[in-house]
Amino acid sequence: MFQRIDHVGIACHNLEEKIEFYESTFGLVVVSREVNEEQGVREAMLHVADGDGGASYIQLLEPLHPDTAVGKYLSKRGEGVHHIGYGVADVAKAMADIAAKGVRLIDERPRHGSMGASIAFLHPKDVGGVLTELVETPRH
Ligand code: CMX
Ligand code: CO
Repeated sequence: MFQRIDHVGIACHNLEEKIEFYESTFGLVVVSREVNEEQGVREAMLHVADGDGGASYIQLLEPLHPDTAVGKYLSKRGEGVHHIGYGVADVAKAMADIAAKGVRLIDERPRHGSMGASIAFLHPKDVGGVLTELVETPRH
């Protein structure tokens, strides 16, 4: 079902500071910056590697408001790993297959994610405490 780890999402208070850290410490390069109002985030994707299943990234996430998924996470747990995003070929099919196994979907239908992707989240309480995202990248 999973083609690769598409990205690891990391919650932070200050996006510009964290971008500077990842660039200067690890030499990663920002390939996309977006504001996603629906997800309540200002974010950047930093390219890590290319593999047979596609590329992988670090997604840095700053909340737009305290009362958002990432804002609540920061106030409860502080900065750190927020979620894992797996690449899938067909997000709607993956959602149906996973829901059939009894894992709760947070999203009833795919949403808009970074760089034109279709995304959907699985509830962390059903995945051993790991917020899990399915990512279908657009076909070129
Ligand atoms: N990882 C693991 N557990 C998490 C979590 C996370 N990122 N976020 C919340 N939880 C846990 C909390 O610790 C809490 O557990 P306890 O009840 O044991 O304390 C429980 O889930 C409920 O947390 P909450 O703070 O009350 O938050 P909500 O229930 O309102 O929301 C969630 C939690 C997962 C449903 C919400 O964060 C969500 O819908 N996330 C999906 C969307 C998202 O994260 N968007 C930002 C990223 C966008 C992108 O990647 O493009
Ligand atoms: Co993500």
